[in-house]
Amino acid sequence: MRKVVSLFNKVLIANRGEIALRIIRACRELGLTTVAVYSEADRDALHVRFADEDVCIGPGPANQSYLDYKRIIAAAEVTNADAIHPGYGFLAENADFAEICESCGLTFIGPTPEQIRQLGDKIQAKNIMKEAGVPVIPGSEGIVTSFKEASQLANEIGYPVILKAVAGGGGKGMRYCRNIAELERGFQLASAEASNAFGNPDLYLEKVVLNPHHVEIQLIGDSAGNYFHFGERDCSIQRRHQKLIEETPSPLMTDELREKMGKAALIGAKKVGYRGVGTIEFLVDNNRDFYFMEMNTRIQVEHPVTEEAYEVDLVQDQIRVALGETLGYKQEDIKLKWAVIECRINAEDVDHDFRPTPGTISGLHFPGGPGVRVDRAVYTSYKIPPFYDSMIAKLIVKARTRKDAINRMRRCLDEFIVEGVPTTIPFHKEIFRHPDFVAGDYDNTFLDTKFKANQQLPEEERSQLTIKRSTGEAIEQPVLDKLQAQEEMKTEEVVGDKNQ
Ligand code: MV4
Repeated sequence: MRKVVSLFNKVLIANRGEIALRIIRACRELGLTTVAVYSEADRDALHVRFADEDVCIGPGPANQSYLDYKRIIAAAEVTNADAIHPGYGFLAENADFAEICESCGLTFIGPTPEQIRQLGDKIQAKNIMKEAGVPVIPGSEGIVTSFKEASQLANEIGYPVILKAVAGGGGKGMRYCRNIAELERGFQLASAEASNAFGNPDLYLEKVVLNPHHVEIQLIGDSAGNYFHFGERDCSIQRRHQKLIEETPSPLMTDELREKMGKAALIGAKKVGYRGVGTIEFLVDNNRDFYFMEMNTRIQVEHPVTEEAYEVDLVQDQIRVALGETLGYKQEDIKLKWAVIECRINAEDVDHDFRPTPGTISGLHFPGGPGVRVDRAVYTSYKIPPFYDSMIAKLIVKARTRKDAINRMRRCLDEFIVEGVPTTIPFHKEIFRHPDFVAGDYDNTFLDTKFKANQQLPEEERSQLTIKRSTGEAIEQPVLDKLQAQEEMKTEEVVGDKNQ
């Protein structure tokens, strides 16, 4: 029999938690052998149990284990792995790491080091997109080198403007400026902040997009130059730049806009000859005008939203592309099939500024039933280590309509039991009762404005929604209260009758 030569047969997963499990599952179905790496804090982790082989790579702190590329490359060599999947976070968008993998003869499952580097530089990424004809936010061509230069530009494009750190991300080193005085002060503060946080004081300037939606397009490219997109995810529900809820379709989306944004995303990806799964983040304003913000060159936390909505396996496709396979999609056959919503469940104390709450999960029950997916790597008696992020599960539900998906999410949040550590589940329950969220009337300011204001009211004055049992139709709490009051009056009448 002819021996089938494959670019790789054994994949080392340079990650932990639910995404490590997700990748192991994809590898298994593709007939690939898996190697888990783990820190001393992760000895009892599920990714270690489910991988074919495993290697301990160091102590709990990530910089001595999951971020230490020397230990990871050594683990690959010891086990004869011939590919590395980085997952998300850790080394996933580290161009140097991707380069080191390639120079050690290991396939890095992701785009080329060059692509990671280009798109990781925010100004370069913006310039590439602009050249390709993708709309970008008006602002400086490159870095702004002085307050004077910034203020001249701000006068041209109009206030408010935003200063962003070239090396930044996650909102760090970002500053809103409503006038020249704020710009002068902002320039100094942002520059100092960027210098401290990233060792690079460089800033660029943009016009502020007011009340935007964060809408991102999922795409994939293969090495034969085929590109496809899988619509959008709306990730506008964020707290301090941490996403809490993601959904598709976006409440603001139209079929026409999806096609336009999808096309723009693919034009951008083609421009760099992108290979693998990627996401282009856009800001979308009230007029449904959209602007490129940045491109993520990794599989993202929220990828299951797209997998469920479009009935695809993005992690398998990502690995297939790395194996050199050609994608068999036709864009016109990639159809949105479900309304999908994801909640990120974190072990955090909502009442204490969302402080992470590592500790032992003493009791655990996951929601189930039709249309429910829970991606997680925690189990009963699992000890959440203090070294990593606090996300313990992703709850993903799908239904035919957004209304039904919201109804299903509420049912699942009620069913989801975590004992031993506080989680963000109660916070999610509140969001799914907020009339504006339920109406799809939200943007990236929702949590800090409308939601916060509502939560600060006394319990009985809060505007909250409940879902009517028979139809799933959303009706307002005050209406329910009236009905309830009428019921109580009836009862009193009856009671009164009896007593007379
Ligand atoms: C913006 C913006 C408005 N206008 N840029 C936040 C993180 C970083 N990736 C960019 N961010 C923003 N950039 C311009 N020109 C508003 C934000 C922003 C934001 C964007 C998406 C989702 C949530 C957000 C929360 C605060 C600020």
